[in-house]
Amino acid sequence: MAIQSTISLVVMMVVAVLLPFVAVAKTRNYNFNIQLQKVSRLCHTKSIVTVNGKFPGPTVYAREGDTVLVNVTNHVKYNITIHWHGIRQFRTGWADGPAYITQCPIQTGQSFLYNYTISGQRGTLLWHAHILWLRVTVHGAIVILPKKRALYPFPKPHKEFTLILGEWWNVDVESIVSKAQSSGESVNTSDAHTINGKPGPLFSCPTKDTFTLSVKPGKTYLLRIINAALNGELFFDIANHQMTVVEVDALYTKPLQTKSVVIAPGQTTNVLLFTNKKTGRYFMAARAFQDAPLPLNNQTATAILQYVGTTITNSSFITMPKIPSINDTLFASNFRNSLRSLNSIKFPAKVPKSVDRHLFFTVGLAINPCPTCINGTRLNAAINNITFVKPTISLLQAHYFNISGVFTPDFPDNPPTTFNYTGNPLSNLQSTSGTRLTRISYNSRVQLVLQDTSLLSTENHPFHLHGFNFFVVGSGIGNYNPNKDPANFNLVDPPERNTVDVPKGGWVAFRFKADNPGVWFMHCHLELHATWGLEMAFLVENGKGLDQFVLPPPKDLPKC
Ligand SMILES: *[C@@H]1O[C@H](CO)[C@@H](O)[C@H](O)[C@H]1NC(C)=O
Ligand SMILES: *[C@@H]1O[C@H](CO)[C@@H](O)[C@H](O)[C@H]1NC(C)=O
Ligand SMILES: *[C@@H]1O[C@H](CO)[C@@H](O)[C@H](O)[C@H]1NC(C)=O
Ligand SMILES: *[C@@H]1O[C@H](CO)[C@@H](O)[C@H](O)[C@H]1NC(C)=O
Ligand SMILES: *[C@@H]1O[C@H](CO)[C@@H](O)[C@H](O)[C@H]1NC(C)=O
Ligand SMILES: *[C@@H]1O[C@H](CO)[C@@H](O)[C@H](O)[C@H]1NC(C)=O
Ligand SMILES: *[C@@H]1O[C@H](CO)[C@@H](O)[C@H](O)[C@H]1NC(C)=O
Ligand SMILES: *[C@@H]1O[C@H](CO)[C@@H](O)[C@H](O)[C@H]1NC(C)=O
Ligand SMILES: *[C@@H]1O[C@H](CO)[C@@H](O)[C@H](O)[C@H]1NC(C)=O
Ligand SMILES: *[C@@H]1O[C@H](CO)[C@@H](O)[C@H](O)[C@H]1NC(C)=O
Ligand SMILES: *[C@@H]1O[C@H](CO)[C@@H](O)[C@H](O)[C@H]1NC(C)=O
Ligand SMILES: [Cu+2]
Repeated sequence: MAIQSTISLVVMMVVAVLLPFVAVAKTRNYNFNIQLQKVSRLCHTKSIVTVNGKFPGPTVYAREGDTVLVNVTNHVKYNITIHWHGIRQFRTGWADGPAYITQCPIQTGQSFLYNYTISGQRGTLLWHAHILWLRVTVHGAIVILPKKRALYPFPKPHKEFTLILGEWWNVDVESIVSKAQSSGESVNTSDAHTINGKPGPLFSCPTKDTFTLSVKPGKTYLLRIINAALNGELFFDIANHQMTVVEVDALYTKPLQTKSVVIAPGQTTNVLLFTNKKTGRYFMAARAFQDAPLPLNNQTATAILQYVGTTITNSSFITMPKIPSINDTLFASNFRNSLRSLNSIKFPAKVPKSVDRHLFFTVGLAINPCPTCINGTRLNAAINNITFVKPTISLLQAHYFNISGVFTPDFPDNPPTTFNYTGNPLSNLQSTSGTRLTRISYNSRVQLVLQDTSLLSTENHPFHLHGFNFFVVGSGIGNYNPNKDPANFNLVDPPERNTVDVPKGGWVAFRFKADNPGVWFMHCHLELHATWGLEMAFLVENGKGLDQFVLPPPKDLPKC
């Protein structure tokens, strides 16, 4: 008895001592009102769809382990959904957001409460609309801080800032997209790129209020850079300053010093910036990276890095960085290929060393007959020659409630025909269409090789996988060789991410463990290509364990 109470006393004392050090998870509540807001850029004023009237939208802050509740209420004429890009959504696919994949849209006048817990993740991600092209203005940052008292695996920054790279269109995006859809045409490019919503002063009709970041000399800053653009892969530079990449897609990397950052839509990159000047104003600049001969917006968006105490006499004395040229494939591929997982004791790279399921998908464009279109044909895109067709109720609902006739779980593991994928284009550019899913058993180790094709044109395709992070074990130019290329795979410290570029005329290989049951979308994050059908989905089966099945849907899940 005495011994027992002594033991329990000791236990209580230990608990009392430890308690203050145990991080307590919180619930973070947000209200997102989808509403119109009048905004002026480049001498054009128009009403844009926003969250709470802001462009870019509000930042969602949380700590690792927190539960996030976002009540989204739709006050506009469009249907809406919000995707929490990069959040794993363990068992809570209902809160993932892609319209007709995991939920029906929130219709005008309706609300939906997105409810998810952030487990085992910390860093910078983004949220954005996942229906139509609304993410052009409906997007914002997600900043997940480490647990209380947990440290960054790099020197503590003096301050942190978020830089959201985006696009500005003078025209009404939804109306030109729907016109292009029915005519079969391509869609024009944006009129400007933006940094935190502003194109900067280098335009013939500049916005007066350029985004300016004030810094002190001799400090280290953390910049959380997000590419929220619809269609533009970007270079990001700061004049006369180096950056050190420490994280991509909310996963720590080995420090990588660089002059420029290469960032595709859907990707995030955290860099440390050491302010090694005493005074002055320096442009931070974003400009397209595009090495295919396609229409593009080639102008430079700028913001200003300004040292405190700099006397501003003449705004023309802002130093401009030397940005890599628009088609600098070499710089882009060197940058991508230099990224490595941190792979420390605390943050090990758990790369699947063996593979249960080998998948090989071709990705590229297509041209299909279209009686109502201008030329009788339309542009499409296809994975393994299948142009994705969105269903009219969500795939996750169809899966969970056993509703037949919505999809078939027979997406092919390999392309239907073998050809010289990156050689002379085939004469037949047609694709098939369908709503076909790849069924994966729980906890399988999957390897997926994405192979660009020369059908119509080779191009970079930033592919995003929902519900998982993956290890980018290899990439190359030309055709993937299953006999030779795996020998060069990095299975030790490859970068881990949620969005990766399939290089123009090349391939990328990644691995992940299918430890998250549900239906998970995978698609090109160039909105143009996604619209053309460069999309598919995985169906990850439930496991046998008590916490290995999809949770029931929330009561307020929107109906179709
Ligand atoms: C979400 O907000 C709407 C509009 O304010 C409100 O009617 C609804 O009750 C809220 N939902 C929840 C779950 O709080
Ligand atoms: C959020 O979801 C969890 C289950 O994942 C549930 O227990 C909780 O009640 C939900 N919260 C709200 C406010 O609906
Ligand atoms: C129609 O075909 C012509 C000639 O091939 C081409 O230049 C034009 O871009 C096409 N237009 C559309 C809408 O596909
Ligand atoms: C694209 O832009 C050009 C030039 O500004 C314009 O003439 C054309 O109508 C636009 N096309 C679409 C589909 O918006
Ligand atoms: C951008 O494109 C325009 C029109 O195609 C061209 O005249 C201009 O030289 C280009 N600018 C740069 C910096 O490449
Ligand atoms: C700023 O400097 C430039 C280049 O020296 C000069 O042409 C311009 O007139 C100056 N502007 C003002 C407002 O002082
Ligand atoms: C990049 O574009 C420039 C100017 O348009 C051109 O001179 C150069 O050959 C291109 N480089 C590559 C690698 O295509
Ligand atoms: C769907 O089918 C599976 C397997 O037959 C069954 O276990 C599950 O209970 C069914 N779900 C619903 C919602 O009917
Ligand atoms: C594929 O096409 C490329 C470019 O035309 C050529 O260099 C290569 O030899 C071809 N590969 C095969 C296996 O035919
Ligand atoms: C794709 O499918 C279409 C329609 O069945 C067919 O004509 C074409 O040859 C296929 N292309 C490839 C590359 O498999
Ligand atoms: C909104 O979504 C519902 C359900 O899918 C659909 O019936 C309706 O036509 C959509 N409304 C608009 C304006 O697109
Ligand atoms: Cu693409």
